Amino acid sequence: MHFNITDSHEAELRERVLDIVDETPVDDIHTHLYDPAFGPLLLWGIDDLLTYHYLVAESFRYFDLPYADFWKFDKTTQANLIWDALFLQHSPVSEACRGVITTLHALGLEAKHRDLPAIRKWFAEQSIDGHIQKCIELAGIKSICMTNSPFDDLERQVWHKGFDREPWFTSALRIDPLILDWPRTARRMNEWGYPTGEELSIGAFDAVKKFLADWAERMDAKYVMVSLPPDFEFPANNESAELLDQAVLPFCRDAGLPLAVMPGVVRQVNPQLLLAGDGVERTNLTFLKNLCAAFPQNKFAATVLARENQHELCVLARKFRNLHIFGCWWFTNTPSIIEEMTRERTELVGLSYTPQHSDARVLDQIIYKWQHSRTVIGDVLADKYVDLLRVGWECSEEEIQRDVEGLFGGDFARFCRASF
Ligand code: FIX
Ligand code: ZN
Repeated sequence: MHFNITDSHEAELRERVLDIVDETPVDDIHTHLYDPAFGPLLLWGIDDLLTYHYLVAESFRYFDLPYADFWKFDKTTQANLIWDALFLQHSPVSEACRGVITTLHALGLEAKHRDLPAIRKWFAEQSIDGHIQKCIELAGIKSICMTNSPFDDLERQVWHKGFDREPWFTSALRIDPLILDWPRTARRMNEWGYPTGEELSIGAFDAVKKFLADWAERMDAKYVMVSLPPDFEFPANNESAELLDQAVLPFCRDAGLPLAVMPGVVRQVNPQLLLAGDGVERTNLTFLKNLCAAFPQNKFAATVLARENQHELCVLARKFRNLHIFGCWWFTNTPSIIEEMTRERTELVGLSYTPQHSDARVLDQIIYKWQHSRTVIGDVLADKYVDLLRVGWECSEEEIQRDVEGLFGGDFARFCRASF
């Protein structure tokens, strides 16, 4: 191929952008990982990688055993079955399968020998502290935001006991049961000393606000979050909407915390798959428009599950500065959709969003989730800087670095600090 000056200039710029994207540490703003103080809640290693619910769903397409029989097996046997179905009987080309291979490769393991016992042996020899360090370095991460639920019995005990926090784990306060399952949650909160009663009243709202304030403080939460069904409505004449209006949003406003909403998930489309059984439907985003418009002093972050909602979400973010869009969530976390969403978002809101979070449930997954996403994000950004170069706007290395730092956590931090 014949290069002229412009070609080589563009190639250099492209290289520079890819290097910066590769080397800039990222704040992973939504994961299901835990500080090691939570002991067994922090999943890691080959058996947890293989039994990830994304792979469980894919394996069942090949398995011919009854669902219930699979769940009776111990984790090692489940992992063996998944390895056999997805890695030995077929090539591991799906995004979640490729992720396991990327991860093992980055850790220096020769997955190509297809020797699962040898891989298990290697993991058994690692110490958790050293392994965390290694995963964080390979993923290029500077902080990991946990999803912390006061409604989770195992987690709650650890918070009550107290622990010394590792510096790179931050926290988000997850409140799904409060918004989506009020009567049961009210009973539990009463037991824990927050006098909610079951009827919504000023007293109940005060108790909820106090509960949120106590837990946000205990966790040092960076934001509050909830996942929502696709038909969620606001305003509405129901408990969910009233709780948002009268307790959650006033609390978030007072505390200056964003409320992150994750709409589009249909829980338990196939309950036989347990955690792997949730699905997606297109969301009616009118509720989010109404929230952003009615509460200009509240900050909302949003990631939406259906691909079909992404363009509308970008347009909403153009209309409301109190809305920060983030991540390619779950079924949208595949290279083709990340690429489409990252282009669309960049073209519509510039650099004022967060392109990705890992949603990792197993520590080692941060390696592949970030390696795969960086490749796509890097390509999209390189195209954008090259487009500018072609019309005479050259960006310095410092400017590109600044922009990437914004996308990799800086802009979300700015949003969290903002008061409107
Ligand atoms: O609700 C959520 O935060 C989801 O991300 C998870 O519950 C889901 O199971 C998941 O792991 C998606 O990546
Ligand atoms: Zn999640």
